[in-house]
Amino acid sequence: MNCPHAEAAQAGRNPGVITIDPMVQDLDGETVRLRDAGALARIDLLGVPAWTVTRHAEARQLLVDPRLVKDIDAWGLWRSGVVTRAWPLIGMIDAGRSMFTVDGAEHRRLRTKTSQALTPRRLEAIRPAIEKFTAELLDALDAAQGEDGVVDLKAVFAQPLPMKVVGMLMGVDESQHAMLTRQYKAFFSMLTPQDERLSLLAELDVFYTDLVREKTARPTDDLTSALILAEEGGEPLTEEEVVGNLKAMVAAGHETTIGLVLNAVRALLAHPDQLRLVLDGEIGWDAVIEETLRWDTPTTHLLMRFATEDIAVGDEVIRKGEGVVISYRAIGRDFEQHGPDADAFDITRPTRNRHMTFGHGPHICPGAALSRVEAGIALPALFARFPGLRLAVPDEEITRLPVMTQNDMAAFPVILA
Ligand code: STR
Repeated sequence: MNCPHAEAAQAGRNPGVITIDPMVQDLDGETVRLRDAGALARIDLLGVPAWTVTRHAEARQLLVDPRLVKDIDAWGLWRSGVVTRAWPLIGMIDAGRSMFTVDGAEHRRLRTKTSQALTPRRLEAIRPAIEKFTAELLDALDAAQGEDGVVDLKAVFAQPLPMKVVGMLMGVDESQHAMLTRQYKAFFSMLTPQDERLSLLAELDVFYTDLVREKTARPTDDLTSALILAEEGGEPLTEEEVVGNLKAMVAAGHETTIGLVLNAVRALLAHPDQLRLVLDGEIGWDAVIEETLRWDTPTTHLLMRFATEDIAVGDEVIRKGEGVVISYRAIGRDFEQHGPDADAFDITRPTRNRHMTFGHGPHICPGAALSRVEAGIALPALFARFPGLRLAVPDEEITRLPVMTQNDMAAFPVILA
């Protein structure tokens, strides 16, 4: 891709621009640099310039601003052909028509059934199934211990659990879970060559389209079937729209909850005094979950929205056609919102529930309640079964995957005893 901005950034001639490192290991360093660059920062995403919002108040305002839209055709760099499908992050934006890529009345039409299916009340019905998956995976964890007592909490517990839950909800057979886990890992990894990423996305499209056709022929009681069936008197979603929603939900439901569970365990093991408070019943698991969501967000950067008009934010102007990322991890560390100790993990913090990690406005995460139920079952069950759980390596040795947008670790080796 021939992009003058990339050359300038590479040559270090763009001092105001923060280059987002695809291989970042020091995520806290990146988070602090972004926060300190101001509410609106200029970033470079693999040679492509964009804005990012790094503060709570400004994000809250922009996320309800109808002049910012998800439609990629509103992006100047896309329309002019500077950004193409050769750009490794394109799959995060050009993901097909779904509730993730559409705004306004059409967005409500695409999203309503999903958000209605995922209310806390409706989720009570699947709680027993999530408890059963959790118990089975805890057994698997016990069985997977090596001779040295070490086991990867990510591979054996935190990763399969959300896949099982979203798979059950959407009607994806267990036999496909390993394939999906592998494909999404390759999709998010910056080490995957772009042609491979594009072909795996095409394969996933075929997989999901087949699934939707099968559910159209033989509807069951899952959410995919519900999305296919028309509301009384309403317009049914098209096949493309059902496929788009299904893709978005499996990708989102699977990837982000892994981060929530692992980041919570990591934070508690690094703060044994706080773990004690929870295990002694002094404070609830909900406090752990909310503070983890604020302090170590599963989504680092959310791509992308586009300005349909010039939008002034403080002293800066987002020009019509420019792209805007939301840097949720920096937003969770906002001093104005959370106080001068925002960089500290503290489950007793009064503002722990006042984070924006699930977004805000019309696109606010429809799976928020589900992820809270999952983590609210998984975390207490894990520590009840293995009260002596500890890291098998020093915390600094836990490595991140080369993933730009998600807060994702390669493995999480623990000792269960
Ligand atoms: C992955 C590729 C795909 O087929 C569909 C989607 C749409 C939803 C996206 C998902 C993507 C990537 C991860 C996202 C998710 C919505 C929430 C999740 C961005 C692009 C988060 O990380 C918050």
